[in-house]
Amino acid sequence: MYDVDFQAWDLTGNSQLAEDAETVCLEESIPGDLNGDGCVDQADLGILLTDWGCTDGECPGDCDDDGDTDQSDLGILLTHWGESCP
Ligand SMILES: [Ca+2]
Ligand SMILES: [Ca+2]
Repeated sequence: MYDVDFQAWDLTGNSQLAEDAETVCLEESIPGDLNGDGCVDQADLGILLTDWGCTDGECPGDCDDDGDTDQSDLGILLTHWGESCP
C-alpha cells in the first residue's frame, strides 16, 4: 500500500519529499516496534503483553501480522529488542 503513496508523491516532482517519506516508512517498519517510535523497548513489550491472546485480526501487539498476539509475536519483539534505540 505504500507504493501507491510513493507514486503520488513522485507525481509532484519533489524527489526529496519522497526520500524523506521512505526513510520514515523504513523506521516504522522495525519488527516489534509496536508504537512506531523507531525503537523496540519496554513500551512495545507492554503493548504486546496487554494485547496478549488477541485473535480478532486488529491486534496492536501483532508483530508478524497473522491476526493474533501470541508467542511468535513475542519472539519477534525480543529478537529485535533494543534495535535503533538511542
Ligand atoms: Ca517502540
Ligand atoms: Ca501474530
